[in-house]
Amino acid sequence: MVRCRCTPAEAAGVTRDPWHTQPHPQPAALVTIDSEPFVGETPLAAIQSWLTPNSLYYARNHYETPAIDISGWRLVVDGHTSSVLDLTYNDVLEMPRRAMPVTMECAGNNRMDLDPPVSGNRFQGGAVSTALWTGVSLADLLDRAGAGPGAVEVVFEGADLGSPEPSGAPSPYARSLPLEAARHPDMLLAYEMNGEPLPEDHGYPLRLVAPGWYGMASVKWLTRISLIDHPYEGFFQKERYVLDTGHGPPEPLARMLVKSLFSRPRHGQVFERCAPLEVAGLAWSGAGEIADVEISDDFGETWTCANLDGLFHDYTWRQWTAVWTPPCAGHHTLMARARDENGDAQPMKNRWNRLGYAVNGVQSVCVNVR
Ligand SMILES: Nc1nc2c(c(=O)[nH]1)N[C@H]1C(S)=C(S)[C@@H](COP(=O)(O)O)O[C@H]1N2
Ligand SMILES: [Mo]
Repeated sequence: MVRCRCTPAEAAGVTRDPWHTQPHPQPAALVTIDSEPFVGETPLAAIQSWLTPNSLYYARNHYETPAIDISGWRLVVDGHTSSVLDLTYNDVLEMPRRAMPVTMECAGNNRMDLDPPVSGNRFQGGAVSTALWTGVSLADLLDRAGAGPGAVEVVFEGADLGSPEPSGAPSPYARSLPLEAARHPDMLLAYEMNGEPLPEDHGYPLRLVAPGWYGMASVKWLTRISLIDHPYEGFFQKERYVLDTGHGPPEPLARMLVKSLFSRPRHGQVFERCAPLEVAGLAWSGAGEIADVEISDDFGETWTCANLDGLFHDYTWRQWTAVWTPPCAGHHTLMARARDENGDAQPMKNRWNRLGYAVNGVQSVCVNVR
């Protein structure tokens, strides 16, 4: 059974936060989740707009952000290729440009909602953002290098260094994609974010943007792309970003599970009258288009369809709206549930897993009507 998550003060409509009754200014900064290295999530009050401003785009760094001198930076493409590429920043800028809006969610988003709790970055729900990315098609680059016989995976290596385990030697953050996935024409190597050069924390000068995948696939600060003839088994491929439920072997994470969130009303908001309210939010899935979003005010007994009338693009979240009329004065819990075109819907209960990934259970907000 799903219960109200409100504090007693919220349930009584007596919270003192002025946000509950007054217009709220746009928050100016990320919520710090960790500082060494920096990890920050988008403040929930800022998850209203379709594109996330760069300054409010969540940041997830495993190691210190590398300082990169652009004159010495190179992108090497090697391994099982017909030729080795060694490209300067200008070489990359001279290739055909592609721009694409993409929603990216960290696999650890909403980890705080798991019960019993798990360790890891304490994301509340703000580790999801959308930007317009501009760069070059990865497929163009792979075509130039030419895949050699036997190549099965492509490894992406960042310039950030660290030891994943306390006693280990430092190594770069790296992840692989199957060659077939890497060759998809929408895989992007981005050098601009919302029309600006990539900010340092988001991978300057060049990052992968793997649309539809959880964020870990989109390797930042790229320096090397290698084609290999065997499955890659690095730490961030085998030991992290796997779904370990305790039943059977851990499953590697790939595409974002279907999910939705409320932009308004805000959790705990107080309304002075029992009049129709505008309810709105965002919904996304890495597996395809959003087919429907429904809302419920009776803990999932009955559901009403929301309107899918807002902005969306192939790989972005979709805006949804609904009008909800409170049945009476008092305390209410609203829930939203999205379903994608494959028929996958958000579960009512979060699926617990050891590392706290892919948490996509139905979310709720509480409102008080006087
Ligand atoms: N080189 C490198 N790439 C990386 C990471 C990293 O720590 N180092 N973090 C990954 C994770 S887990 C996520 S969720 C996204 C976050 O991208 P952002 O910080 O631009 O939001 O980058 C991915 N790419
Ligand atoms: Mo992540």
